[in-house]
This record gives sequence, structure tokens and C-alpha cells, in this order.
Amino acid sequence: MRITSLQHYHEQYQFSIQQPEQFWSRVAEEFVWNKKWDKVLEWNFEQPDVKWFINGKLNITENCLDRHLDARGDQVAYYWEPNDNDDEPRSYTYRQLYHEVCKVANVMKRKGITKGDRVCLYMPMVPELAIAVLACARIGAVHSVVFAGFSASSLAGRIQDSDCKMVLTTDGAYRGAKEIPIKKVVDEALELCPSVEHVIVLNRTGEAVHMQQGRDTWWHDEIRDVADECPAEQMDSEDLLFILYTSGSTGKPKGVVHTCGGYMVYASYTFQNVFQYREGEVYWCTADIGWITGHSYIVYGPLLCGATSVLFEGVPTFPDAGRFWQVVDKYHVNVFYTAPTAIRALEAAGVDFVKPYKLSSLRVLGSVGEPINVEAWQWYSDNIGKGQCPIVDTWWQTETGGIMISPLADITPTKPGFATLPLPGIQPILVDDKGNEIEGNGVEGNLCIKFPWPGMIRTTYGDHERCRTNYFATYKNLYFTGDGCKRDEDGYYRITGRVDDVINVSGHRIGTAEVESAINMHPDIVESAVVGFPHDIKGQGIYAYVISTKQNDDQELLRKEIIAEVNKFIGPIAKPDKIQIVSGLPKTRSGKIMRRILRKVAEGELSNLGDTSTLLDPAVVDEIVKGRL
Ligand code: 7RM
Repeated sequence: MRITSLQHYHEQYQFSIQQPEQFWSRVAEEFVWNKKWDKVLEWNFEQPDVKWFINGKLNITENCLDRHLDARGDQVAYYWEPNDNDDEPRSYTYRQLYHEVCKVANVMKRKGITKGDRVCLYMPMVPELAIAVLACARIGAVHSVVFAGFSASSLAGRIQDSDCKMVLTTDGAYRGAKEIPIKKVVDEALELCPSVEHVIVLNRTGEAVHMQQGRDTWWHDEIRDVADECPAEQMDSEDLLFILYTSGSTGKPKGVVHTCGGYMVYASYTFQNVFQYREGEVYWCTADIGWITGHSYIVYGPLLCGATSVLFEGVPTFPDAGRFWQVVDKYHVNVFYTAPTAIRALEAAGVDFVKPYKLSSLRVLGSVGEPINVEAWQWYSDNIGKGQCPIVDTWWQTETGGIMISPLADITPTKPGFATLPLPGIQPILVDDKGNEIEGNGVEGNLCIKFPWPGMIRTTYGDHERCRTNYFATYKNLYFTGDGCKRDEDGYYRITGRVDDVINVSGHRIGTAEVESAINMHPDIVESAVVGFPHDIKGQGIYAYVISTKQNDDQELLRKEIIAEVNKFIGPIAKPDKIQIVSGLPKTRSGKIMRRILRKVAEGELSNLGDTSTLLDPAVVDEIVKGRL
């Protein structure tokens, strides 16, 4: 159901909120179902309990692959661009992709994986990662992709949390100028993961790795003698499709659960309408498949729509800051989707890196992951879009499964910094801290969603109560996003950032509590408090206040050790930018750390620290201000 004009959008929006079941069933009818649903929707946000397309039977890979074979079997599904310019690129047609997926599916079956088993994918951006995702879906195994930058300890935690039976991985990875060990990290993680019976290792870098007898086998050996057809497992709409771990304001990362039917309908509908993808175009999303953006807008959304995509292994700045634009030129990319942090980094590198390349194929530019500042928006529009391309600033979350608030390319008039309007089916509401609705325009509040949509989170794996308390208990009968938001005079939405203890560093969600517990693993650290602060390139940086037992020792050494600790327990993405060693933290009489004050100091807003009279020891604030980094 493609939206074709602004008026059409408004009509569809009205229809979608007045008759949501009719609206979504019309969208869902465009797919291949083995059995149609009996009922479109059952829901309550108290439990929460949300079901879409009840008793419908399907397999998402039949919709991503089999369905396209007649019409576009020979069309390219993925162009793969390797990290190194002079390495051999590859491409996969829909037919080739289909057979590769079937082969890996058969390998997993032969190893005893059956419907409902969890399989962990810990791989860099090689085509085999997309293939592995789809192979899991083919046989009804639940994939849990872990971004290959996470540490052994993070990986182990995720494997344990969902009792994965199998891990698919690579020997190593190329990332910019670096060669990073992957299998070594898996080996370390698996010492703590007795549930894993099999590990399949793809040869990517050729580095020497340890292969554990009876557990580890090579990918190329496994697929050699296996059939290239594999019947699709029949799945119920509400059977699990995948788990993806994401950070919250408290505790360990939680496994967000998405299910087959609703997720399929939502990923496809949003891809088609936001980007207005047209037959024959080349689409490129620069995210990693390890994040939700990669799941929905590299793997599922584009394939469901029969698109041709670029899959990129590398980073924006290798071999230099022109790499993105070189790749756009090389593949004649029409639709380009990236993150504000990349745009800011490339802006800082200067337009000389843009100039050598022909960007005239570009028709639509997208942004995702964090608020895009007006300056970066303008630079993107002027220098990459040459003033000719609409920018779709897409707001959404791991939990929402797909884009929620965004312009529709070339349909919705854009405004720098604004995600603009909700997609059909999405009912945003702003509430104050007590949960009262803030009506009208020109207002600001906490962003919630008041009605279910097909792509929404169903539970957090193994802990439904956590799903309830995190998202559905703050405000009665509302899904709470954790984001602050403005609605301007035109009814346009502008996301202002997290209002909880989550920091967004280069578009990556990092829980302050997670970083604190990693820091606290250092034997000399008594206590720590972590907050975000504005960072020119990353959006937010990480500021850590720490109390050490060894106040007067070598501070630089301590900082290095703390960073090593964070690397070990989380990974390099959570590295604190600033570490201030303090003798105390501002606490209330009941012992709660006053983060508001710490945030203000980190932001450099020293003139207005607010009320400090309720502090146990107001003197610590003076010391913290004096020692500010
Ligand atoms: C897709 C993704 C979700 C958080 C979300 C926001 C922030 C994402 C935008 C944005 C402003 C945007 N999933 N966020 N997109 N903020 N404008 N267009 O990023 O689960 O990893 O992060 O990211 O705070 O709550 S995520």
C-alpha cells in the first residue's frame, strides 16, 4: 500500500486510526500467507499482551525470497562492498541468495537446530551474516545477532540470557585499518556458555584460530555437500522471529523480542513508504546488521520489497573520508540511509572528500539513530543532496521494530531537525511527568504511543515483567519511549533525546548503569556515576565520575585501567571520553546520586546547578566543579 501524495497520506492516516484493523489487514494482504489470520488484533497495555494477525501462518523468508524468484530471480539483491577498496566485491541475485540461505538452513538443521531454538550470530558485515539471519528464519530458529564490536563478556551474557544452542561467526574481521579477532572473542565467551553445542566459522581474514574438536567446524566445509533447497518452516504470526539486545536505563541489556507476522508487515510497509523505493533503484543503508536498523532496513524491509541493496563491510573514514561518496558513485546509489554521527564526522573532514565523486544518482537521503542537528542536516542536504534530495529524519527504536515518525520522501514537506509526522497506524501522545496528556501544538513532553502497531516489541526475552515495568508501567495504558519530544505549531514532531539514564553515543544506545558496573569492576574503584555530555561528532560523549581508594596515585594509569575494564565488560563503543576522579558524589540524604547536578557539570552549565540544599554534603559539588574536565 504505497502512499502517493500528501493528501493521500492524510487520508490513510485518518483511516488507520479510525479503523486500524481494516487498515493493517489491507497492508498484510499484500504478502504470502500459508493461512490467513482469523483476527487482526488483540491487545492490552497493562500486561502487556499484544497479538497481530492471530492464527496467521507464514514464513518471512518466503516473502523475502521465494516470492521474488519468478519476477526478479536474476535481479541483484545485494552488492557487497568489502572493507578494502582493492578487495574483490561480490553480488548476489535473489536466486543466488535464496540458494545460499537454503544451504545454511540445511546445515543448521543437520546440526540439530529446530524451530524455536536460539542461534547467536556474531559476525562482521559480510553477506553471510544476512544469509545466516535468513537461514534462521527459514527453519524457525530465533536469531540473536550480537554486534561484532561487543566484548566476550557482553557476548557471553547475551548467549546465556537466551540459551543459544549454536553460534555462527568468522575467524576475524576487517574494520577500517584494523584487523580484529572474532573467533578468539567467541572462544573466550563460550567458556561461560555451556548451552552452545556447535560453532560454525566462516573464513574471512584467514588468521589462525583455535577450532575446538566436536564443537567448531568451518562454514565452507559444512555447505559443500548440502542441498540448496530447504522447505520453509510454517510459523505462526506470533512465533518469535528474533531477539535483539538493547540497553536500558537500568541493569543488563534486555532481549527485545519481535514476532514473525507483525514485524514482517511493519518492516516492509515502512521501508516502502518512507523511502518511496522504486523498482530498479539501488538502496544503501550504512548501518551494521548487529543493530535494529540493519535488521529492518538492510535485511528484512528491502528484501520484502524486492529491492537491490548495497551491503558495506567498512567504515566511513577508510581509506579516507570520501569512501561513502565513492561507493555511492560506484553503485549509482539512489537512496542513502546513514546516521548523524557519520554525517558530522564527514562534514568535519571537509568537502574536498565529496568533490571527486558523482552523486547525481541520489534521490533520497535518510538519517537515523539520534537527533540530527540543524547544521548537519543542512550540510547533508547541500553537499550530498545538492539541494535536490528530501531528507527523511526517521525516528524509531529497537522496540518499535520499524520507523515510527518520519517524513515520506518527496511527499512530506521537511523541516531541519524534525522527524515531522507519524506514519499511518502510529498514534503518538505527549505527556507530562504525571502522565497527563499535553494537547495542542507548540508543546513539549515525554513521547508515548497510545495504540499498538504490528512491529512493536512483544516481550523482553525470559522476563516479561521487565518489559511491563520498562515500557508500560510509567504511564498507564501507554507505551513509553524514553524520549523527550516537541510538537511545534505545525504539529511536527522533534525528538529532543532521552529523558532516562540512557546515553546515545554515535547512535549507539548505552546504559549509564552498564558503564558504571564495568567501571566498578576495577578493584580500586569505590563508586562511579556516568552521565552524557554534548559531543561535536558523537552527539553525546560519556563522562564518568569515579571515587578511587588510591586518590593520589598515577591518575593517567587509573584512567587507562578503567577504560580497559569498560572494553572488557562492554566493548570499545562504551569507552568513557572523560574520567574525573573525585572524593565524593553529590547524594541526597536518602543516598541517591543527584545525576541532574553531574549532568550539568559535564555539560558545562555551571551557573545554574539548581537546588543543592537537600544534599548530604554540598561541599562535594564545589570540588567537582573545580576539577571539571
Ligand atoms: C533506530 C534506533 C533508539 C533511540 C531513540 C532515540 C534515538 C533514533 C532518532 C533518534 C532523534 C531520530 N534504535 N533516535 N532515531 N532521536 N531523531 N531520528 O536507533 O534502539 O538503537 O535507539 O535512538 O533516543 O529512543 S535504537
